[in-house]
Amino acid sequence: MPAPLAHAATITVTTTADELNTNGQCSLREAITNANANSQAGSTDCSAGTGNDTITFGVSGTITLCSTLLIQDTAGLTITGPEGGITISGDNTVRVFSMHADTTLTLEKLTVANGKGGSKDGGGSEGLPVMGRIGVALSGCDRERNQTATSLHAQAG
Ligand SMILES: [Ca+2]
Ligand SMILES: [Ca+2]
Repeated sequence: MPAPLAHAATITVTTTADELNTNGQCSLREAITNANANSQAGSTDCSAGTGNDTITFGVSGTITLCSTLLIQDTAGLTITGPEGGITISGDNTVRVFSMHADTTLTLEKLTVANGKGGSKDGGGSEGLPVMGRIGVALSGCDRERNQTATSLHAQAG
């Protein structure tokens, strides 16, 4: 009996902020978390993932990450940038993507910049230390959380 076709969702990112808050805006991090989990585990701001998902963008510009994005769904994931392109920056501090060994990541119309670790960013298939939940990687995101909670007043970096 053939395996049922894996359905796939399209999840649209609506903010260039790197955040994990339920704030009505779908961040790339939330979208990836939903795609990984095939649910809305990342945030209800984004559509739920289902199978081999595609992430698209309703925004363009640069997303500056505060921690590495973990790609863990063995169903695969495609990230397709908008017409104007989008840049995902590790800010010379973090790797941009970290991949589970059995995962396929396809990037289109998307620039990966300033990732720590250089050429392996974006295409690496190195083993990822086992992590139960994406949330454990977010300790560096307090600045973004605060920013949202205090309605965007400027903070020293
Ligand atoms: Ca959000
Ligand atoms: Ca998925």
